Amino acid sequence: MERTFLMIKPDGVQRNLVGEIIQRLETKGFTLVGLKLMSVSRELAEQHYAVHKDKGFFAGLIEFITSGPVVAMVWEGEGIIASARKIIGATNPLSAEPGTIRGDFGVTVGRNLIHGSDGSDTAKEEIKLWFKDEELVSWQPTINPWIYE
Ligand code: RTP
Ligand code: MG
Repeated sequence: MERTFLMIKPDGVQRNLVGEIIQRLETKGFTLVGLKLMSVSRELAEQHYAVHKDKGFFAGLIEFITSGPVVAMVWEGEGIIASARKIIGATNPLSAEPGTIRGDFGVTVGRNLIHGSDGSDTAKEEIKLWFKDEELVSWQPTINPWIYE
């Protein structure tokens, strides 16, 4: 089963959207397998966003991600990497469709509430970067036969 790394950013935590965001993924039918509220060190933030290190917004992005607690999560489900990106919506919340997390709750690109891995390689790398093996729980929700054929 596919897994992805999702992180509710400091704005999502400060705006009390943790429950709302988790609920959207739960009710979709995906399974939570790792969850922690944490402060992010500069080192972790820079590793996580290393691909953007030469961009003009990098310094501000690192400042923002380390500015308050985040909720780091691993979720599991068929096709979850692409599906979670759809549920999250476009990077710029003003372009994100209503019904998506960013489309419903965000206004500006630097405060877009949640991160989601953008492919299977980055999902594997990010899960490894943010979680120890023993922090992840493999389990089979009894509801799954009502979600999967
Ligand atoms: P994320 O990695 O956080 O899930 O977001 P994403 O894939 O939708 O967007 P990405 O291109 O990976 O950009 C990472 C984060 O950097 C901030 N950003 N700011 N000021 C800007 O032009 C700008 N562009 C990107 C956003 O917070 C974006 O989520
Ligand atoms: Mg990205």
